[in-house]
Amino acid sequence: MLGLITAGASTIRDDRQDADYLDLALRPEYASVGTFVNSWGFSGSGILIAPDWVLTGAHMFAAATSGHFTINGTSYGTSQLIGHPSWNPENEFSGYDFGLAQLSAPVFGVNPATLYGGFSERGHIGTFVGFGLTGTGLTGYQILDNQKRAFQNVIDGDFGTPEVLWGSDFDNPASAADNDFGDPVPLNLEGMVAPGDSGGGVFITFGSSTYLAGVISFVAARDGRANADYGDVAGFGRVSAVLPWINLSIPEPATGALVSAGFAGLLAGRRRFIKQSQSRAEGRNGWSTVSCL
Ligand SMILES: [Ca+2]
Ligand SMILES: [Ca+2]
Repeated sequence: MLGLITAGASTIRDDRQDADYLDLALRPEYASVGTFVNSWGFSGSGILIAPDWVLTGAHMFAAATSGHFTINGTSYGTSQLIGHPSWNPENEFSGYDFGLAQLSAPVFGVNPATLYGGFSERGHIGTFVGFGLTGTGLTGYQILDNQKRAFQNVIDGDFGTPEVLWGSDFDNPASAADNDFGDPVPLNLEGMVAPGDSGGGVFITFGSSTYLAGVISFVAARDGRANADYGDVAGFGRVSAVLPWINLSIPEPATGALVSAGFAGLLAGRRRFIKQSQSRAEGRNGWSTVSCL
């Protein structure tokens, strides 16, 4: 029923300069995103969340016994890989595409991302950061250049499981017919996830603070080709939904403050899920192709 593609780097608007997306990715608040290549050879992205821990996608660990995380030109091996126990590779829409990789040595000189513990993502602008294939909304992904790109998209969709998984659509500046979620007008630096972006980060900013709110999981399409062109949609797991699991897995006191923030958010967010669940059936149908990146 559903085709699925896991994600790489990103596609961009055809009427914008690639340099603007490359520059956005260079901002210091996104410095925690690097590349993650598993021992089987599958290449994606990952986010440093503690000096020796990387958060990525569970599907990045498929067929792998170890991996390499590369950031700022330095590569680090792994000492263990922990996939989220609720991840189901047969159903990307069920969420939980999260994996933790412990590095064999700590990373110095890069600030780990701050994890988002709240439940106010919907309607906010997400900044998606990863490495992978690129192209435009007209062509879809077609170029592998291993560049770090960032694009922005409004977090305004879901796939029937908003408690664990959010979505954003690639709006077409020339046609509202490609609109899937929310408003049909694209952001200035709108874009879409592509193979290689898997395990990359979705960041949201409140005031002067930027948080890691999501991990990029897949691209889905209604037109039968999940090639990250206009009208395709991105799925990304909610970091706040798995904070307790992260904090149980990473025994470092640095994340302790985030635990309480996460629990507070969980309680506050429960009521909101009831309203959102009404749109589940509608959001679930119609995706002809889904691809883990
Ligand atoms: Ca959009
Ligand atoms: Ca839209």
